[in-house]
Amino acid sequence: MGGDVVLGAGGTTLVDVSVQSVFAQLEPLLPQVSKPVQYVGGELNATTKDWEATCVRWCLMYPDAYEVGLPNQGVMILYEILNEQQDVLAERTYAVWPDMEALMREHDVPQFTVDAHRPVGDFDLFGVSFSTELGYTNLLTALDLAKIPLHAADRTDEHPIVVSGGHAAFNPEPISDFIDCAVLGDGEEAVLEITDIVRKWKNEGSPGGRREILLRLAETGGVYVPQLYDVEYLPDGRIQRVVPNADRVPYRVFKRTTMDLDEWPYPKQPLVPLAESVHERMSVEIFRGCTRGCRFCQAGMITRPVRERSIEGIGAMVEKGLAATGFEEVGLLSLSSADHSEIAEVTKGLADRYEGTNTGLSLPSTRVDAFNIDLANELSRNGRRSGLTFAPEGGSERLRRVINKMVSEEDLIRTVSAAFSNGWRQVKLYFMCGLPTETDDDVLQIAEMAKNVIRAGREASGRKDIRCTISIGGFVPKPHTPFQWAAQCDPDTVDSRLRKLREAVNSDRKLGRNIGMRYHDGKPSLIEGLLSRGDRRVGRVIERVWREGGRFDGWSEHFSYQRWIDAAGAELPPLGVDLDWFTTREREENEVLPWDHLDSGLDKEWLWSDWQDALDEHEQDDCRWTPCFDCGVCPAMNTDIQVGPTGRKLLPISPVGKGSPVSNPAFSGG
Ligand code: B12
Ligand code: SF4
Repeated sequence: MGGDVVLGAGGTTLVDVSVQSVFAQLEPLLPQVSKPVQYVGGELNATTKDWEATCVRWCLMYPDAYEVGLPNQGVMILYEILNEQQDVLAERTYAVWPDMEALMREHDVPQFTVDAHRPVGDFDLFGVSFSTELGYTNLLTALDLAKIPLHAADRTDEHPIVVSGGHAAFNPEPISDFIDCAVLGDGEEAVLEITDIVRKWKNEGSPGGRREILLRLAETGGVYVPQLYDVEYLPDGRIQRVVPNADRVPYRVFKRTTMDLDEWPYPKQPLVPLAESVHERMSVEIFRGCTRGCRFCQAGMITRPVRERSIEGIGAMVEKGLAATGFEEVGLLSLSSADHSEIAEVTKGLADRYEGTNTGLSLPSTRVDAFNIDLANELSRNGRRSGLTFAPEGGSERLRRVINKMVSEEDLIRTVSAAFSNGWRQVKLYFMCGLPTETDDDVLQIAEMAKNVIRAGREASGRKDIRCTISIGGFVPKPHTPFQWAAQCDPDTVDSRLRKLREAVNSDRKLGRNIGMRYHDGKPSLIEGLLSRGDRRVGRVIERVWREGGRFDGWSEHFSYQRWIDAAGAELPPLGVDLDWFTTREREENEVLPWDHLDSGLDKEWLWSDWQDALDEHEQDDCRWTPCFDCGVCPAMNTDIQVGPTGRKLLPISPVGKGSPVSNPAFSGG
């Protein structure tokens, strides 16, 4: 093995990989499938290494199509960190489309990596990143195509260790039959620690085989190995307890927190997609965590505390990333980017630095209360004012108190009026339907809000072509949030409220025609609810759905509600539970939840009291600006909030470019 080094497209260094590559089998299939370019690899900044020269080999997967998976920051970060280690190799794989899957089965081509087209089954570790539970069936396709037994219990020393990560790993119980481990929280340090443990074990000659390496990972307390825990149930179907079944294994598994983001300025060399993808821009994560305390938001709860990247750190990442990729847009990413303590300086500094170039800036959707017109102006300096995105989430003030998203309609109207008088013409508003305590009236108030936005916009701008789009998603109660005990709203109620909302929007033709409405029916949310708060018994449903053809469940054109209903109807009742039991049932305080042994740092008592506060319509402040309210995370995880301002400036680097206007001013949704 080894041999000649060849230079690939975009200067990527390729090593002679022919020994393990399945490309020769794959190539004849490519003209027969849609978007074949997604399977060829060789992107700018991709890495391939000599197999034999490395000791620990990771295959990383984002379990969705290449166009969604490639821009994923999590996978990109881990890929780069792992490949920086001399004796470690990391490659990527994505979900193959059904047309390719059929041909791979017909021609016996295994699931392969896009980097060196190596069979996924040959790697030591198979790390899969789940930002949504709807990717679970795609995991099963990949395992099956890779010839890795679907069930962890059937795997031998020959098979990779399947590790799940990403936000959904905070309740991996529904996929616990199919994974060997789950890592909760930040992956930067975790993947290196796992690599060290695997390297040491391999260097010792792999003593004790698969069971020993799983035990070694589990005993760190930071890697959850489901098969080393037994779940006992009560006669009524609830969980009695979850206990380790081996001596060396701790009762609770803790989440990982990367504390100093400036020490981890990844990705340094972002991947540039070969095919069209959902995000064709470079993203820089400007902080992690969020303590705003929106009670529906799992991401905010599980990523606490807030850790800001410094203004200089952001500036350096933007500079290096643009040079490494040639992208012309920079997304400043986080859960609520306008909340960075120095966002004004960051955006001004970057706008100054790239003035006169084609480089544009964007933020994902912004909180109404964190938005200000100066910030928006910096983001769109010299550019077109396209659209603004806000997420009030609840239609009525009462409901916004329940979810702790305290944005008053007055604030919203003031903000949009300022934007409309400064040249913006469109506003997009995100809402949820089916929130705890919600009534028809709460939802109908969305129509009023949208109409008031149009009225305010017309008045502020003196124009008629003002548009407001309302986008509504079904609410799904998530683990590790105050709403983890809540009953999920049934799809019929959600659908009927949305119908009434549409009628209310259209009741006034003059305003209604400037209001767009986008929503999905409530059915996919119910299935997401099953997968989010399910326990180990839900694994059978996932497997059955997959065997019946379930793939790409996050895509409406592939998702089949009936398939899930049928599978749940067949698999759950024999176990004494059903779909409603997992979704529309409210839990009691003392119920053992399937994820209670997985420690996000949040104190369960605090979560319960926050749930009670929600029902009483009481708000909770943000601990960034008010004293700590003891959610539990900082002492439990030995962490602390890290926010500025530092008072430092982003020095302009000149000259970056000249002449051409800023062409992409996107201040868009994310
Ligand atoms: C950019 C983005 C998108 C983009 C791009 C998706 C992509 N390819 O990455 C688009 C617009 C396509 C998108 C779509 C959706 N998104 Co989105 N998205 C985001 C956003 C803004 C940033 C994600 C990100 O890059 N984070 C930064 C990276 C570094 O974090 P990370 O991925 O979690 O990875 C770290 C760890 O989790 C861990 N890790 C991750 N994977 C693995 C794997 C292993 C093996 C290990 C050990 C560790 C590990 O290590 C990484 C480094 O520390 C987040 C909000 C946010 N700021 O997180 C929402 C977010 C992830 N999205 C969300 C949702 C709901 C969706 C959609 C389902 C929306 C919808 N209804 O259609 C879809 C799903 C798309 C899909 N099929 O996956 C939710 C997830 C909900 C949850 N679980 O709480 C989030 C948190 C937003 C929110 N507040 O609700 N999204
Ligand atoms: S422990 Fe206190 S400071 Fe830390 S995230 Fe929770 S409320 Fe904020």
